This record gives sequence, C-alpha cells and structure tokens, in this order.
Amino acid sequence: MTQQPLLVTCGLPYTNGPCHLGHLRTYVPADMYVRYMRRAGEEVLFVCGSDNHGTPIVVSAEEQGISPRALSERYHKHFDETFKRMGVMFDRFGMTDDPATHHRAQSIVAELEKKGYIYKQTVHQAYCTKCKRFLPDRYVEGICPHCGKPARGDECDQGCGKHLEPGEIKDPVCKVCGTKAEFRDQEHYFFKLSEFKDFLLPFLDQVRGTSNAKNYAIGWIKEELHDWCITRTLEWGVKFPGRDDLVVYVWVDAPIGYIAFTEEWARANGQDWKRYWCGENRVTHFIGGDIIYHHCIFWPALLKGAGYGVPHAIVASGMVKVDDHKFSKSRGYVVWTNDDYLDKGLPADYLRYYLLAYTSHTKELNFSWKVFSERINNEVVNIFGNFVYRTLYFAQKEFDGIPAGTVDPAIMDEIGKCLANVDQFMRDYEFKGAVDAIMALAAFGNTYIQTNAPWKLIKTDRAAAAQVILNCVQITKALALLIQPAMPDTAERCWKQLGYYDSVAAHPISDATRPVPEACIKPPTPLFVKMEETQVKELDALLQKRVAEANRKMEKTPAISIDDFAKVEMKTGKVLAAEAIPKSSKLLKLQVDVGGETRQIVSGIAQFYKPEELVGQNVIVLTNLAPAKIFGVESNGMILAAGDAASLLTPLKAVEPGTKIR
Ligand code: B3M
Ligand code: ZN
Repeated sequence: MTQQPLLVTCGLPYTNGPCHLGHLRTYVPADMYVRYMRRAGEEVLFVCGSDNHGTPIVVSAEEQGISPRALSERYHKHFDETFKRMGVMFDRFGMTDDPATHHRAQSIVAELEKKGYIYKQTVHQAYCTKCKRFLPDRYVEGICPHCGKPARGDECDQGCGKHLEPGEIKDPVCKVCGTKAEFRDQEHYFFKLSEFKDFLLPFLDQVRGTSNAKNYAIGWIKEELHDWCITRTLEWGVKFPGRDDLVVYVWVDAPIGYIAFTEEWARANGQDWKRYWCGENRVTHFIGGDIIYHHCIFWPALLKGAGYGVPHAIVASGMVKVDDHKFSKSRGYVVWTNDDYLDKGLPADYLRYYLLAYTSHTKELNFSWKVFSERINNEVVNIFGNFVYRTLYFAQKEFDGIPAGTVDPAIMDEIGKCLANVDQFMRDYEFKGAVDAIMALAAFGNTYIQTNAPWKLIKTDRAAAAQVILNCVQITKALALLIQPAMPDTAERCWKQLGYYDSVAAHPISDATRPVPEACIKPPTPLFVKMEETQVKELDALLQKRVAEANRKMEKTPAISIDDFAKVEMKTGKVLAAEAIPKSSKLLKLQVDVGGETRQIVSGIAQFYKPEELVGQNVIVLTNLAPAKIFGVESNGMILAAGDAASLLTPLKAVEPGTKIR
C-alpha cells in the first residue's frame, strides 16, 4: 500500500485571546487522529499555526497599546505552549505573519490574477470622518441587512450568522470612536467565486470528512455563490501584489498559512512540500463548525483557481456549550485551558478523554464539571484504571510479573475484534466510537477478571490462575497500545508498568495481539486519581462566579449626563385612596396627591400591600411618565419601589406632597 502522505491541519487560532475549550474540541481529536494514523503505519504530517492578521487583532492591539506583531507573538507563544501541555503535538506551528505565508499568499494571488479570477470593482465602504479612515470588518458595527440584528462589519454575529461583504452593513458606526460612519467609494479586488460552482458541486460530492461539513456546503452553493471582496484598507496584513495601500482579506492568507507551514517544515527537514499540496493529495482539515463555508467553498476554489491540489477531507466539530449555555467569553460561559484546567493541576489526559468520549465529533458538547468528573471517575478511573491495577497488582504479587504461557485464543480474538472496530471508527472520524470500543475492552477485562477470580482460583489451581492473569496482562498491553492516541501520557505510564523500557508510541497498534513475554515487573501504582467532590465543587464555583461577574458587568447601565437626569420629573405624593383592580392579582389602582393635583396610578404591588395599608402613605412618584392604559385602567405616573418585594420609597423627613425630587 504505497499511499500519498497524509497532511492534517487544524484551524488557526487568532492571536488575540487565550486558548479555551472551544479550541480544544478541534485540536484534541485531530491530534488523536494523527497519532492513530501514524501508528497504523501511515506517513503523517501535522501542521498548524497562529492566525495573526485581520481586524480583530489590530483592534485588540490598539486597545492594549502594542503593535499587532507584539500581540501576535505573545499569543502565538501561549498557544504553542498550551497545545504542548495538552499533548497536541504539531510538527510545525507557524505564524501567518512570518515570511513564508506572505510569500505564498502573494504568489497565489498573483497566479489568480494572471488566470483572470480577480477583478477590480468600486464599493461603498464605511468611512469614519473623525478617525479619517475606512472601516473594514471589525472596525464597524451596525445592522445586518439580512435579519436586522446588530452585526459587525464582516459577519452577522448576533443574528443569522451570515458573512457580510464590505459595504453591506446598514447604519454603520465606527467601533473605535462611536461616530456614525458614512459610505465612500473605494476600489477593491474581488475573487470570482461564482465561477467555481461547476467545480464545487462535484468536489463536495466526493470530499471526505464529516457529513456536516459537506452537507452544509452543498446546501449553500445550491443557493447562491457571491464573489468575495479579497482586499482591505489596512496596514497590517499581506500586501496585495502591486498595491501598497491594500492588504488581502485575512481569510485569503490564513488558509494559505497551511501551505506555508508545510513549506517551513519541509525546508527545515529536507523534504518537498509539493508532495503534500500539488496534484492528488491527502490534505485533511480539522475545523470548527463555524468555518465550514471558508474551508469547503472559498478555500477549495482558491486552490483550484491557482492550480494547487484540493482538500481530501474536511472534518468539522460540533458546537461547545458550557452548563447548557451557548459558549460565550463575555457572558462567562467559558473554560480557559490554562487558568481553569491545567493550572489547577488537572491531567491533560482527563480532558482529552472527555472531549473525545463525550459525544460524536459533529454533535453538540455540553460541558459541565459535574458530568466531567462523573465520566472520569466512572469510566477512566473505575473501568480502565481499576482493571489495569488489579491485573498488574495480582501478577506482581503472586507471580512476580507476567507468567509464562500462551494467551487464550478467545482473548486474542476479543482484542482483534476491538482493533478492527477502532480502526473503522478512526477512519470514519468517529472518535467517540473508537474510545468507547477501547473502554469496552477494559470493561470486558474487568468482567473477565471478576468472574474468574484468580485470587480464589490460586488457592486450588495455581496454573489456572496464572492463565487468567496472563490473559489479563495481554488485554492490558492492548489497552496501553490502543489508548495512546487518546491519552498519550496514561499509555506511557501503563506501558512502563508492564515492564517495557521503550515508548509505547514507537509501536504499531497491531502489536496489541503480539503475545506478551514472560517478565518481571515492579509493583504497580494506580494510573489515575479520582476527582474528589470538593474539588469538583470548587471548579464549578469558579465557573459560577465568573458567570455572575459577567452578568453584573452586563447589567451596568450606561452612564447618563445631568441633562439626561433632568428629563426625569419625580415628586413626593400622598396616597389618598387605593383599591384592587377586579380580576387582577397584581395590580392596585391608587389616587395620589402630587401637590394640587390628584393622579390615578396603576401599580403592580397588590401582592405586597393591602389597599388600606397604603392610604395616607408618603411615596415618590415619577410624574412625567407618558400616560398608559394598564388592564384597561388609565395610569398617569409611576410609584417608585425597590427590589423584588416592592419596598416603597418614602421621604425620610416630612415634606409637602408635590415636592420635587432633585
Ligand atoms: N483564525 C479562527 C476561526 O474563525 C480563524 C481560523 C482560520 S483557519 C484558516 O475559527
Ligand atoms: Zn471613528
């Protein structure tokens, strides 16, 4: 089987914020896939890098008073280190602002221009007269022309999710200074995406990967394909060839980074990058479900237009929720990889296991500390950890190690079946299926050791007990080999406990059915530590605290000027009469003296006060509230009250009704 090499990439993280669970949901399965395929005998290259260009990074850098390059370097280092801590091991983790991406992007754009896929067109661009600049993408906020919800310049992020082209946004406002922007004409370059429909349909029909990627993309191109404006008026980015005033849109150079990082790796390792990118290839992109359009439509068209090979597979992960809420950094529904997890001393392998085993790759993952700890304790610790420990403990104690003999064929069969299952699942990008199959083998081992009870058997038949233990050791070996792509650190520790001196990663998966040799082993230590309830509660409390803080921040109403306050008229009043409103359990009808004038006011306080309690009370009345009919009753003002139990506000010292509140 001489195959082309496999090239696996992951979506590039923007360098304007730290690594979180949402990132890991793509990177961990990609890493598992790479590790597995290597150990299944494939030649695999795994590249990624940080995405340094685009307005989000320029805006963040501006806010922090540093250069976009400095900001990018800071977060680049952060991601590089965090991925390593999580066991996500790229062969190359580059930066799109490094020369290789600049060079490759300019060369691809020039090629597209030469082939007639790029044209010039004048567009109405949002322009801020105060900041004196055009406002690309994130520099402008306004209203989505499709659904009417608030949106940013390049994307309707709070409504329909559609990509917005320059000039499409309605009522644009400058994000930096808040000035209402105006539209000005400007010349930009467009990529003729619409010309690629005939290429894209058959391409998508055969592309591998997960069905979500393919199906969404097919649905979209059946609707309409718009040409894409591929230039921006920015300093930061890859210059459009021959134009010093324009850079290419970040979504042009970002995926080109995949090629550039391959080139960087190839140069450093004396290899040829063209093997991976030209002609037939096996480029496999792991991406988040929100960038399917870019990877299934725009990117293949770019590659095709410029004469490169097109992607072989696109694997898109499902959404991440936190505590049943949409993942949101601003609302506090986020789990930070370092602060909330690794820095708390939690093992990378637990989170890797959870991300892989929680649900199918394309489905929604709803994170909670409770479920996280339950799955770790019930599955990883109790099933896997327990089986390995019992086996090795008993083997060492009674036989000083692995007894001699031949493993039962039925046991080898069971392992063989597991290998075949895992292999099929991995090739179908069903990472949960693979991990579940491995856990099923561990569960089988547990049942086997329990029913055969070698600790009893040994009292009557030492040879039979040795056979049971030998079988269990063979299963343990298979488990170490199989779990390595998912839990690399655990697998190495298990491997050492089996008495091996080398790395489990150096062995093909198929070694699982190679008989274990007779050997001495040391007393084992448990592979895992259980998650304690107090610890889980602390972790959860941290999350809840962050959500509460975010809520408080969001509730803060914007500051108003004294002139705004002057628009509000409030006076003291005295309640002259009060009565219930028939058929309403909440409302009372009050007659209030507000100084030479009696106002009828409907107030929602019937649950807290009896009408007679109120008569004679001094209250505070909002007197210039526009009149309204509530429950069919005219209401002319509002009584002020505090909190959920409607504690009425009253003046501390006696004042005449009608006294102005200032
Ligand atoms: N930097 C991040 C995102 O939109 C973006 C990915 C680029 S992949 C070429 O998820
Ligand atoms: Zn402005």
